Amino acid sequence: LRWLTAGESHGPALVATLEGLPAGVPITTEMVADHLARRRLGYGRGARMKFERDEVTFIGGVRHGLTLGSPVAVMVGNTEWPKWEQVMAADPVDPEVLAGLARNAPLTRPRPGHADLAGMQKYGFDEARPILERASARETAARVALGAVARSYLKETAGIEIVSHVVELAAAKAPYGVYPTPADVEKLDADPVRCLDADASKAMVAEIDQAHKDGDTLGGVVEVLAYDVPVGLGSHVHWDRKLDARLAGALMGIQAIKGVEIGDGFELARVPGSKAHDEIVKTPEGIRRATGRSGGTEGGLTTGELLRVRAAMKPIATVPRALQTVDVATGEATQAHHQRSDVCAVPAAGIVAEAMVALVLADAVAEKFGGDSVAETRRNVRSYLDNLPIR
Ligand code: EPS
Repeated sequence: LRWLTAGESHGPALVATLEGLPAGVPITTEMVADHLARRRLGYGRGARMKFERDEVTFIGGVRHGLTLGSPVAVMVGNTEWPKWEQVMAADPVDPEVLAGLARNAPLTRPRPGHADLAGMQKYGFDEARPILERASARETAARVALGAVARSYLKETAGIEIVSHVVELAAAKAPYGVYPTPADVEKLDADPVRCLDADASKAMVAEIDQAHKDGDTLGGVVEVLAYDVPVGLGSHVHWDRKLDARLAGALMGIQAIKGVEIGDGFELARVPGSKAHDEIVKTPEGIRRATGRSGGTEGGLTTGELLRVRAAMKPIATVPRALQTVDVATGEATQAHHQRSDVCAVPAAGIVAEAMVALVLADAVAEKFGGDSVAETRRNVRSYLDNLPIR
């Protein structure tokens, strides 16, 4: 599969294309809109999430609710665009008109933790707008749109289902080792922080309320689980074919993610080998693993067990109690620019992480099983599983 996104945070729309899927994947505007709505949920989001809507339009690759096998192109319109039409116009705008717009005031006080400063230095801009517009996590809406297509493909061809939940938010933690299933998704989406444990959820909400009072922002950890992943996606034969490496790269590519773990991750470095691996046992359903410490990958291949990855998000860089910076126009010490911000976007990051896992798995399924129609891919999956030499 190949896929790309384009678009700026305050531009007219985000666009995304996905190439390489077979014909016959069920997808509708409503399915995409539902996932985009899930991304907007979550306690601690800023004002913009309340007044802006995502407008989904398929531009190509889909007819009457099914993919055609041609590139899928989807557009997510920003309903805020009329306010930004001049500031973000593609074509030149009269400098006098621009000078009269408060919204266009040069952003010369870069925020620590955002792409502002290094981006200005690298691309040769004297203010941060041209950098922050693309660095913004608004772009994740485009990934979630493509993720909706990828997850439908996974479900139809291999029966794979993806669930995520928030396991840590600042100091508040959900009990370790509780894994929500697809049957829990409705409950998770109804929780203000997408956490299954009621006490932990309350503690997370309290953390957000306190940070809001303090003019601060918070990060956290999300976990993504993929159910019914067949054995043998990815490969041990080369570093860039290892599925765990591909998942880690994809998750690390989400805005504000600073750490990724596969299965028990860093904890495995702290225990002896006798407690770090998943013993192989004979069960009535065949050869299985006694535990899920590895997160469902060994040697870069999926094992057929529950796939489990975690991503750590740092606190939002637009801190209301602004951090120290240097005004690049004057060279003077000052405070970073700030207009409005989310206190916390960890619940949304879980939905984005689901989309990234879906895209990586869809790529791995397409690579292993091929097929130009969903029916063909499904046959290939079944034939492979029915003929595994060791079970
Ligand atoms: C973002 C900053 C905020 C968020 C935005 C991501 O936007 P603004 O600067 O306009 O207040 O609302 O997220 C979205 C618009 C979205 O759809 O997720 C940032 O700097 O990353």
